[in-house]
Amino acid sequence: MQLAPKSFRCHIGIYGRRNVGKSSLMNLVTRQEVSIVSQEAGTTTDPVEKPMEFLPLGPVLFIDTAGIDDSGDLGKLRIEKTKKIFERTDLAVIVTEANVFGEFEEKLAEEFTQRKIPFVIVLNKIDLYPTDENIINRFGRKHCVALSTKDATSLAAFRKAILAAAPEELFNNPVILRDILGPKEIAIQVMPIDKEAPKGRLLLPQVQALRDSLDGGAISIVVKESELQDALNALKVPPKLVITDSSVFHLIKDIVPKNVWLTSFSILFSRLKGDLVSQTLGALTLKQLKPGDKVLISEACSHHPIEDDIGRVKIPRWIKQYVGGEIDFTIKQGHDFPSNLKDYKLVVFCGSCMFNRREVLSRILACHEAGVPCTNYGLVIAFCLNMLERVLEPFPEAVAAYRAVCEDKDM
Ligand SMILES: Nc1nc2c(ncn2[C@@H]2O[C@H](COP(=O)(O)OP(=O)(O)OP(=O)(O)O)[C@@H](O)[C@H]2O)c(=O)[nH]1
Ligand code: SF4
Ligand SMILES: [Mg+2]
Repeated sequence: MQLAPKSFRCHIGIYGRRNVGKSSLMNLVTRQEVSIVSQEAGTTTDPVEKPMEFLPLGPVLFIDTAGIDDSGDLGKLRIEKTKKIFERTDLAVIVTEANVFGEFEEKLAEEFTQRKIPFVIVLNKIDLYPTDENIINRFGRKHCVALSTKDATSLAAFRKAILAAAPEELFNNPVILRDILGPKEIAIQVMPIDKEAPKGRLLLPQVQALRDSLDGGAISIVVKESELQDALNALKVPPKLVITDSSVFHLIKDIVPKNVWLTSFSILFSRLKGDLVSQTLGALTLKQLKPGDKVLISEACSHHPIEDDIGRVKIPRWIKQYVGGEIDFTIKQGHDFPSNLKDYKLVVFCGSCMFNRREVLSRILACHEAGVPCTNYGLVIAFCLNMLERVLEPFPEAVAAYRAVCEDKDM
């Protein structure tokens, strides 16, 4: 399976003096013993790379480096190697002990500022040392996080700091479908005109997907679900992709040939605005949902609900049918997002077309921090219809995550 190539991944370099906990941070983030950790200064001698999916940035490459304060002839060579990594760093992490910001840290901060590389300062070992508030005041709370790599809950704080410090372009993915639909390739876009469709216009995710397809020089054919079979019959070659409103997955899943990718606007938007991998894993937790559990439905806009509303009627109906009993649903709209997330067993987001990605990601991180899985409309419907793997086919990272969980649990 072809996952995101190394060059497309955001490169995050971990820098600092020897023994401050750079490799411990790398291992905390990757949840693996990727780098050797020891109390001996100078343990890491060569850069250690680890590609992974990292919320909130998606596919990233973490690079652990040798201490920037190394000494001796060999030490100088190691420092040169570390400095080479500056050239391919998109986001830098300066690790230091919580009460230290000396000559080496100053030089690193200066270097990154000059190179216009955004950076986060990790004030590590707060279990041993008091945090120097002067450092936080100087660089701003946005750029600093005080933690201990010995404490697994530190990961949430680290993710938050990365989200706050990373510039928009690092986590904003402006491509809706151009990376999966090349020039001259054909997509059929299915747009139901039902009670939910606004009068005389299309929904924003539909318009944006169409525009992205035009920008990429692809060929898009737009039909209602009732004309899908006619469109397929009229084509000399099968389309590469069918994109539909997920509320009609059940009506078209058997019409779309198996060799044609099938996905939904809300799944494209989970990738664009949120985090498709973690929201896919969230959908899989529907397996554990029981009658009586609480589920939060979170819609980014405050549209006026209609009779057969997706968030109030259709999604609750799919979930209740799947679980085989009543579920306690709460609906929140717009910027109203509850703080008592721990009360819920699952949070279901809409396509969030009205939000920017930073806002959606901060909600996803809030769910992670509370230990509550989250997912999105299209993924829930596909899961309930037993077609989740199929609708993920265009997105290798999400399929890989899905398969890893299914193999692990023998689902
Ligand atoms: N108490 C405490 N010890 C820590 C923490 N983080 C790391 N350490 C310890 O600090 C020592 C150095 O950690 P490493 O992760 O190897 O540090 P490093 O910066 O990679 O060091 P070099 O590879 O030598 O440059 C090890 O003994 C770790 O167990 C922390 O948050 N608290
Ligand atoms: S913000 Fe959500 S509910 Fe509102 S139109 Fe966009 S996807 Fe639909
Ligand atoms: Mg190390």
